[in-house]
Amino acid sequence: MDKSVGRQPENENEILLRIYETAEKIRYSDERLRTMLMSGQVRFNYYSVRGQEIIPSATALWLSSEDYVITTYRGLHDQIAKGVPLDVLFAEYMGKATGACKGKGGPMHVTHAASGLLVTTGIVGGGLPIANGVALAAKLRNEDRVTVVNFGDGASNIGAFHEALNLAAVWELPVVFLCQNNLYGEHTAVELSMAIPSISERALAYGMPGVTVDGNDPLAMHTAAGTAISRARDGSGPTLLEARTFRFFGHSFGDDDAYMPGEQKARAMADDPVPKLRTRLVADGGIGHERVEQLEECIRAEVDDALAFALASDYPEPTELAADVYA
Ligand SMILES: Cc1ncc(C[n+]2csc(CCOP(=O)(O)OP(=O)(O)O)c2C)c(N)n1
Ligand SMILES: [Mg+2]
Repeated sequence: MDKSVGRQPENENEILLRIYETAEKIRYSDERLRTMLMSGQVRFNYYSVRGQEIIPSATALWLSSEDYVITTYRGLHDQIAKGVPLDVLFAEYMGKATGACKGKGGPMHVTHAASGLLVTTGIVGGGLPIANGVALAAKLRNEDRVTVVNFGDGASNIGAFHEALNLAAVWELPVVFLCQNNLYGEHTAVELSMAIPSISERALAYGMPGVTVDGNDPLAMHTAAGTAISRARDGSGPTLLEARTFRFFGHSFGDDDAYMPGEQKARAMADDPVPKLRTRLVADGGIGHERVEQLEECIRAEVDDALAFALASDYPEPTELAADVYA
């Protein structure tokens, strides 16, 4: 991860290439994990991130390992984009002793302090108050540290969302509330659970900017994330950033997603943001085929090696059960 915060690649094509590199790593990782789950080679709860890759890939360009990211059970994309090493990440998903949390957290509780991926939570809305806490600590210590907390559209209907936004605005905390609006909370379409057209409108009630962006548009997402993160970094306080996207594969692995209109899903998948970005990169005036293909080869090797490491690792010993716990 680039530690020189805010120093962006020199031209648009280089920004797009950096976003593609992360997005393709996420896409390929998700594909491999789903294939392995399908075959029974591995077993864990999995919430696919396919379709939502661009959001963290563009956001991460504004963050260093000193900054914090908080995510949810649907967190693979956020974890990869924040720079959690793939070997310890996959090992944690598989519950192996070599994992980021020694296999005791699993996919819903990944923490990797060295890369700033602070919390993964299965409690809907639970990340927002935690973000306030760590952002308050950074502010009191005068640290140059921004916290980006990711959550879903469904989470924005939870009490903790409203309490956290209120307090963050009052205390001018260096937080970005990044709502990944994938149009569904579990099996419920967003329009059945809220009476307003855009979640970002809720920011007005708390006194912070509220912005809606197409989370699948790499440059729009990069710009919107940059504005919100810069605002937090310069001490001007929080932003509610709603990134619109779509979840390709139902709520959790195995969900038959029959509740999603076929036409809506087909349209979203036809507009898949990752191959779309690739097409843009290899088009005339872009980066060119050769560089993109080389990059993809490296990505596949990195992901495949990390998966092989995780598969070959051992499960924790039973004697480890009571280690690293408070009581
Ligand atoms: C406090 C709480 N209530 C309910 C649940 C059950 N639950 C798990 S995921 C989910 C849907 C959340 O939807 P959204 O916030 O849109 O996130 P997405 O899964 O779409 O990423 C629900 C209700 C939970 N985990 N925690
Ligand atoms: Mg959702």
